[in-house]
Amino acid sequence: MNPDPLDFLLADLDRLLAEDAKGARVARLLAEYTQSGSSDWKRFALFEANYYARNLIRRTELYELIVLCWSKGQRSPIHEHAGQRCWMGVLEGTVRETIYRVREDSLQPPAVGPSREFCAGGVAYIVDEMGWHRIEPVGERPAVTLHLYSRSIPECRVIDEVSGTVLSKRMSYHSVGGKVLAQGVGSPQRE
Ligand code: 2CO
Ligand code: FE2
Repeated sequence: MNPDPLDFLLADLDRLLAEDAKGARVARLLAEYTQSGSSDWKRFALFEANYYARNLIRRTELYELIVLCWSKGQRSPIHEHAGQRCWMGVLEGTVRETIYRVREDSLQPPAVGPSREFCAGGVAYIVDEMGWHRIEPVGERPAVTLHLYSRSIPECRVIDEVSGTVLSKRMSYHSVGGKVLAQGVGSPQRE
C-alpha cells in the first residue's frame, strides 16, 4: 500500500524536530499539508458532544501531533503551553485565536490582546513569551485543526472560567490512533 500524505508529514516531522529545525520550516511543512487537500486526517477527526475533542495522531519524545475538533460554542479556556512551541494548522472551518497577557500574580484578570482568524490552510504559532491564548470556532460551522507541540504538553495552566483563577490541568485525549478512549478518560480541561 502506498504511504498516505500524513505518513510523509510524520516522517518529515521526525527528521525536522530531531534536527531542532527553525519554527518557520515546521510551519511551512504544516501549511503544505493543510493546503494539499489530503483527507487522510479525517479518520482522526472525532468530535465530542460537550467539549472540544483532542485526538492523538502521534506522540514521540520530541513532539505531539493532535487533531482537535471544535463544534459551535466549544471554545478552549485561556491557557499557556507549558514552555513548549505550538503550531496550529487549520484543516476545516475557521477558528479565532485571541491572545491574552496573564499577570504573574494571576490575581488580575488577563489583558486581552490581539485576535486573528485562521481559515483552512492557515497556520498559527505561539510560545508562552507571546502570551496565553484562547481558540474557538467562528460562526455556525465546526472546525478541525492540526496541532503540533514540541515537546508534548501533558499538563498546562489554564484560567478557570468560573473562579477566574489559574489552575493546572492535565491534558488528555478523546481518541488515540483513531480509536475513542473509554468514557471518563475524555477531553482535557474539563471542569
Ligand atoms: N493548546 C490547546 C490544547 O492542546 C489547544 S489551543 O491551540 O494550541 O488543547
Ligand atoms: Fe493552545
